Amino acid sequence: MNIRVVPTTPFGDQKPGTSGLRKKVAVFQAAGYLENFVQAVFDTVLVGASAQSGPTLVLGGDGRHYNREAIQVILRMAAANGFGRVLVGQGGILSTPAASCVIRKYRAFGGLILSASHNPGGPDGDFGIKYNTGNGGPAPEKITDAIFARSRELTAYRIVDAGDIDLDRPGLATLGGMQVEVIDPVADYADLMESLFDFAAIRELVAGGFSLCFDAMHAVTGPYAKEIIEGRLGAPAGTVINGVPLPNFGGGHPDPNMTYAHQLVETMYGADAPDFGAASDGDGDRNMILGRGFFVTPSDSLAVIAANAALAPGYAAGIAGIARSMPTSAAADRVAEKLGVPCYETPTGWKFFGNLMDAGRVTLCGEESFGTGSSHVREKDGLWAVLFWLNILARQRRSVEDILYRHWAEYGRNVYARHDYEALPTEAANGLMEHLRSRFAELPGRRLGRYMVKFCDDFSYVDPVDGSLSTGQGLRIVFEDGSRIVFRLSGTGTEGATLRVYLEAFEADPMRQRVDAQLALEDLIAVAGELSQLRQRTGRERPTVIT
Ligand code: VG1
Ligand code: CO
Repeated sequence: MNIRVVPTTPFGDQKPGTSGLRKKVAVFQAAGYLENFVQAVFDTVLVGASAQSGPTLVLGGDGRHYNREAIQVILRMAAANGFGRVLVGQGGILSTPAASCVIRKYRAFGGLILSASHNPGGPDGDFGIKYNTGNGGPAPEKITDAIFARSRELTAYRIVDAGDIDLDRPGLATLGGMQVEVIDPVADYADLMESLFDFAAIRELVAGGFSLCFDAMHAVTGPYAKEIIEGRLGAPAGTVINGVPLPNFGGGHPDPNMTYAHQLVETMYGADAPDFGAASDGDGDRNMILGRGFFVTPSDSLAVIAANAALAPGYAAGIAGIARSMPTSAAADRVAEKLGVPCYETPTGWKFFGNLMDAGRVTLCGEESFGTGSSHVREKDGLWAVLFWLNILARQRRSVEDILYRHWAEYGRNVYARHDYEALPTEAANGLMEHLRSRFAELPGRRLGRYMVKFCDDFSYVDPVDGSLSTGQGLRIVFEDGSRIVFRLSGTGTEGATLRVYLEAFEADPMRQRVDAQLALEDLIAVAGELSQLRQRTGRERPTVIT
């Protein structure tokens, strides 16, 4: 095997964000950019692994532009860095939850997932790369910080001279002294789903005329959804729309929300809408759930799943606890309280759930950003959430809307909305956050509209398992009645800054629970705008995306 040690200089900007390193495709294509980051990962994670001979790496991505080229480079670098075996998804494809499943099932050392998730793809779009550890989950901050530090001092990367591996033919190949196994990206994942949910009940529901539509948004979930929903569950062909993964996602923005999943939204709000609609994002870890003419807020979805978990065979014995990211509504907290299980509040990003799941403290996790999952893997899982809903619907035989109305009547409703202001000038966004912080001292005890401020803070988190501290995770303004406004800057965007404003108000009265969230939150929205000087500082009249 001919290993080349290629001299390089650091880029200085390879700091992983909320979920891996995300940049424009052109940035990743610059000479040495991908190689440097991968070398920084290998240098960081292989320390101490030297005792283990020939560790196994899992490799795959969401199929976006540059996926295949990047995989060939990483394979050659893995061989040069001492990996013994790489499991790579056929065609270079692995959804994020499937990669997590494969890492765990085959007890791999870790994995590299190539994705910029819901960010647009194509030559002018984004690319991304993320390292997951042997538990199947995204590397925690202490590892991503070490990777960044290593990337800044790198002087060379290692790569073998070899030709491309045929990614389209399943089976074994060798590269240098390393084994490459091209695996079916769907089978292991589909088997895991079948072990968790009542497929017989769902099959019966579907055979009985229950209609559904799943929008894969030309992203990675297409083959998974076709195998599971149309194949194993017997839904008619055509149930999965936009099911062929494309390198540019068909020109769309594979972000399953009311704005970007417009084809599905039009179907679900049109005449003859199906009973159930769902969509997933670029890398298959997000989900959006819709009933006929009805949108389920992700925070509510987590709460409904928790309240009905026992209906699914994989969760029939009960759940150990729930964790949610701080900006996610407290709807799940109310369910946890009733079930008598703990509920944890973590910073944004799935990497903060890993320790809690590994320690057996929680079973279900969720984020307001269309992310739901459980300890079956260590990533959020779009299709898993869809199947959980189908399992609940099959057993309850009620409409999605009816399930929500009953849930709210029992637990109260945490009316919720998120307003995103995308691609703001970075200085304007930082200035707005700074301004808010400067007001924190005088706000407690003051009345803003009909809300009385209880406390404000910059959220920080001490991991109860390993004691690590994470600071600066979002500005909270919490009111006496439990309502709150949260301001946070995105850690996944690649253009300027994205400001997220999260709004939440509790409504206990069933007579007033069925109103539109934007209307119910009108006063809170106005308070948020005034408090942050949003219009003056950003020049924006309205959010880019409302969810
Ligand atoms: C966003 C979401 C966060 C999610 C992250 C990764 O991060 O808010 O909840 O974990 O994306 O999801 P940010 O920093 O932009 O708010 V994914 O599907 O892009 O891997
Ligand atoms: Co994603």
